[in-house]
Amino acid sequence: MAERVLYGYFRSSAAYRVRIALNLKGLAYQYRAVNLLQGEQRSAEYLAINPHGLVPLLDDGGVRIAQSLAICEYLDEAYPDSPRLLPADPALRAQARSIALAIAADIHPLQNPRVGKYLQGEFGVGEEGKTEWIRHWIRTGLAALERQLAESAGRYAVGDAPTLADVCLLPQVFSARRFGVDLAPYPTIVRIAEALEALPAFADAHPAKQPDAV
Ligand SMILES: N[C@@H](CCC(=O)N[C@@H](CS)C(=O)NCC(=O)O)C(=O)O
Repeated sequence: MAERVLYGYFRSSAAYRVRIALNLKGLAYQYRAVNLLQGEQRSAEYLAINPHGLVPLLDDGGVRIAQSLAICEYLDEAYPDSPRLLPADPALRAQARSIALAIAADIHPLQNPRVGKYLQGEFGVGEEGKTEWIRHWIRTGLAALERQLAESAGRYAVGDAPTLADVCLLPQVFSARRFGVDLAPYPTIVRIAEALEALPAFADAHPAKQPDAV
């Protein structure tokens, strides 16, 4: 059988998304850790696989894909017989993508290590300033998501089965907690996150359970 390898880092929320997606789809994989703190994402070896120097990257039997959302959509299309990450209904599918993109395109990039490093290196921002920058963008994004989800969520972010929206939501909640964001103003998000944490596919993907966790 062809090898399936996920290149990731335990604390990367983008890699966390793909671990959840693989678990939800019931797809076994090998995990290859890329240590972001030691700069392994910029090694010649890794850049040869992913010129963007970011995790995750999935190698599915020779099909190499970067970008967590592209990976999730690929998995849904390549393995349609396992639970779908995107609902069949076009409106619900758009809703799931809308939430996923709000997180993956608008919130998460601003908390990326390379952004923080640039703020510190080029603009003299200190450690506390960098963390406050991250908290600000997480709060801004979660406040909007809370309003969106309070209107439309079911048991999970879109309806009563986990979707791509949830695949992105729980890792973002993990990051919010990690950076000390108070989640009390976002009760719907907290309620959904707690429901997701009870599902094995989500629980097993948690950063603390990965082989490279420190
Ligand atoms: N849009 C990308 C984001 C990937 C990304 O930003 N990965 C982070 C970890 S969560 C990374 O590899 N950062 C390395 C760095 O900042 O040097 C995706 O969804 O896969």
